[in-house]
Amino acid sequence: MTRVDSGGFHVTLQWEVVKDYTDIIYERAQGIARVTINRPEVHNAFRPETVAEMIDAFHHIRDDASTGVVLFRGAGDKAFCSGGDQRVRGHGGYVGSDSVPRLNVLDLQRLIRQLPKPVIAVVAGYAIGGGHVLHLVCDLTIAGENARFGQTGPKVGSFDAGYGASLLARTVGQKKAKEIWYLCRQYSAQEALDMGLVNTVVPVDRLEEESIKWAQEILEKSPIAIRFLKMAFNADTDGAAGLQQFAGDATMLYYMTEEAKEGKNAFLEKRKPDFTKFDRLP
Ligand code: S0N
Repeated sequence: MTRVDSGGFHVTLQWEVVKDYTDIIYERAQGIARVTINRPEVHNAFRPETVAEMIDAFHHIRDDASTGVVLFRGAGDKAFCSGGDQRVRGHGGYVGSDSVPRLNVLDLQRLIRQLPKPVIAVVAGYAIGGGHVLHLVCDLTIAGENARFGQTGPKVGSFDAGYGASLLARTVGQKKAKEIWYLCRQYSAQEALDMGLVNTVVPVDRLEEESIKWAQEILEKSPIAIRFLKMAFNADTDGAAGLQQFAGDATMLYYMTEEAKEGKNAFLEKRKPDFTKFDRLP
């Protein structure tokens, strides 16, 4: 069913399942991909297999030229994600069916950061622990009025001192980030909005409509402009790895120019390249 609002935006879409998974649902519609953690019985806590599936889906999204924006959410309205599945936390990491202890959610965090397309976290209910960090690494967060945000690490014997600490401090400031980690309190959607942790708060039954609207507004914009802005924001926090991503995007753009093509063509044609025809702009 497709409904169009007064601004011409499609507020409900026909979602097509892209690939079948066990722990997640990966769908797409009209330039938007939607990844849903589908373990509501544990408030969408992730086990290694859940993360492996998300990594697979996000890799597919990266290569899918028809997708420009990702909506990332949890199944149901009780939780976005409650972090690592404590039932399978073993010695040195979370243990999946292959018996290998992993912290593969760190790979997923980097993948979301590196994805050259905006990722919007759509948070109904709890975004807690590693689930809180997952919304944090997304570009934008749309929260339902029932959303609850917080870290639990020091209470349950874990911590995320990577993005979970540094990016949180960049987002809400050092003092607030330390409060969030040291006290392990939960914060309401309105409190999260007040501290700049989320972009907007809407009634839970409007989350779908609002997130599609935000995605469609982004899709109207220049994809390369959006891509460079995302990488510029990340380069500021990600150091050399962020610069590498930014530089790689610049190379991609350079390959599209006649100037770069002249260099390649000259090599293949076994002649001296003629770069004199290209302007040296200020
Ligand atoms: C979310 C909370 C506050 C909700 O409370 P509520 O409403 O009272 O519901 P519950 O009855 O507690 O939960 C409903 C059912 O869901 C199960 N459940 C909830 N969360 C988890 C979970 N994380 N793992 C496994 N099961 C979970 C409950 O047990 C319950 O099931 P039943 O009915 O069968 O008993 C509350 O649930 C809560 O506090 N949850 C735990 C939150 C938490 O501590 N998460 C883990 C935090 N740590 C991480 O996420 C680590 C992330 C990570 O991988 C990492 C990354 C980088 C560096 C380090 C690490 C690292 O591992 O340390």
